[in-house]
Amino acid sequence: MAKPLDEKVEPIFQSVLARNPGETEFHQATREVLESISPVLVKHPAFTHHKIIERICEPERQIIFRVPWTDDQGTVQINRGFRVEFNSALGPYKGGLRFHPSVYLGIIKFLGFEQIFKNALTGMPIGGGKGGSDFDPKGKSDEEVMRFCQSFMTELYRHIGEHTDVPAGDIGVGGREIGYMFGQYKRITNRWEAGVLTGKGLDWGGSLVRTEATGYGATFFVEEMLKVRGDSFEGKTCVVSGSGNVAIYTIEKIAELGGKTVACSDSNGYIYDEKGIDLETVQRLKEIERRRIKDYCEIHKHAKYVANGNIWEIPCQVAMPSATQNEINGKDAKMLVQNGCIAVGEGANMPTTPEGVKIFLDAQIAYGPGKAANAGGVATSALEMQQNACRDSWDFEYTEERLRKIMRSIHNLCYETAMEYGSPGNYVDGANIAGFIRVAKAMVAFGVV
Ligand code: NDP
Ligand code: 2IT
Repeated sequence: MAKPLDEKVEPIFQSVLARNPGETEFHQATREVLESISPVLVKHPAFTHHKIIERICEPERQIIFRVPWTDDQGTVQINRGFRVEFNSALGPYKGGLRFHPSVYLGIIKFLGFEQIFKNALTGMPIGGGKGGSDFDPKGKSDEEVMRFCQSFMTELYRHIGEHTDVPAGDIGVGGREIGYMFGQYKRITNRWEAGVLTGKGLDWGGSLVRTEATGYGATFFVEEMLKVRGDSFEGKTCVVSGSGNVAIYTIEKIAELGGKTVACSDSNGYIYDEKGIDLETVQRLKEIERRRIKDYCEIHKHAKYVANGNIWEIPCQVAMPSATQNEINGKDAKMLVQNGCIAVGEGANMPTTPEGVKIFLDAQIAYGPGKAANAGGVATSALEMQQNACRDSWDFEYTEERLRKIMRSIHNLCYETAMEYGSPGNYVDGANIAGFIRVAKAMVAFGVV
């Protein structure tokens, strides 16, 4: 069972359940934060007086819209678009767009809610938001993706802006989609406003390292957790789920730090390569040819493909879930721990179920929750905004060093906050409390707004 909620917080959670029926992922994300918060209320009674928790659980604005477009056969298709502008206490709403058939309001709200605290942890001037659509880019032609993105932006443009709301990528949204959306925004507004989107191409306002940032950042975070325990990536066997943007650059950085990733996956199955995953092949298959991960075994005959397999059955010392929410359940977590896993760094958002999280915490392995471990992506988006604001562009080494410092400081903040609030080594409490306090202080300063 999850931790019981404090008597002050329980009614707030009940109200979240009643006001947001059926949004199970949003309930899961709020409950996890509320479980950590009670000791904060004891030290900061003003937060209770100002109803900060109640306000933080209610998005400032939620936009839901129709996205009509025409497919290559000339048939009209209709999708649903979302942008949840959750909290702007620390800066303009900031967070990605997800295009995946599973998207509905409950997923966008869980992601937007987590984003508030993640963005606060970076120490940069960004609020929290998230958006997306139930559009499935898989199997669509470039022209179809373009028409969809143009239609999506034809509504979204009126809600965003460099000082208002700054979307970026997430599942199903990468450089191609950001390009189509930026083009449409520019056309409709007649403004070349670089700061309105991040994850842009390097020739038109993008930042070096943004593509690599989430995976690199998550790996740096695990490196810091290992360092606390007098350990490192050197010689470690690692498993990374997914094979998209986050997974690819996680695998790359693990190798640079001396580890070996033996397995990765997509939604159809996983590949196992005991020699270590050949990243060039994965990049070509996934980033360029948009193929399935099973094709890896056509090129590397010794590797094994397991259709519909459970990647967490592979013994590893470091696990980095980098695909989607709730991909590690209690059973998987138990199996990982039993097989000798000593560190988990979440590249994905909320990839571990509450039962799984409890198993990791009870086993006292180094467990880095998504809102801390994967904050390098949005932090580098904020660095992109900084470069756009002063019409500058920094080199790779400098930008990567900034990212590394940010990840180190997020790690230390979570570590020290957990210690201060009585749960040493618990990065879940550390991240939730530290992120919450930053946002709450700003909200108190602003009065009832
Ligand atoms: P991509 O679209 O590039 O890759 C997603 C990967 O995850 C693919 O391999 C995909 O497989 C797999 N996947 C997606 N949905 C599911 C599902 N329902 N079941 C099984 N596998 C699935 O996305 P990203 O790499 O950008 O995102 C991965 C995770 O990282 C997400 O949780 C995202 O929220 C999080 N994240 C991303 C950031 C970023 O900057 N991009 C920043 C911080 C967090 P398939 O191709 O078969 O669908
Ligand atoms: O979940 C995330 O932090 C992201 N998808 C990246 C958000 C961003 O604005 O770069």
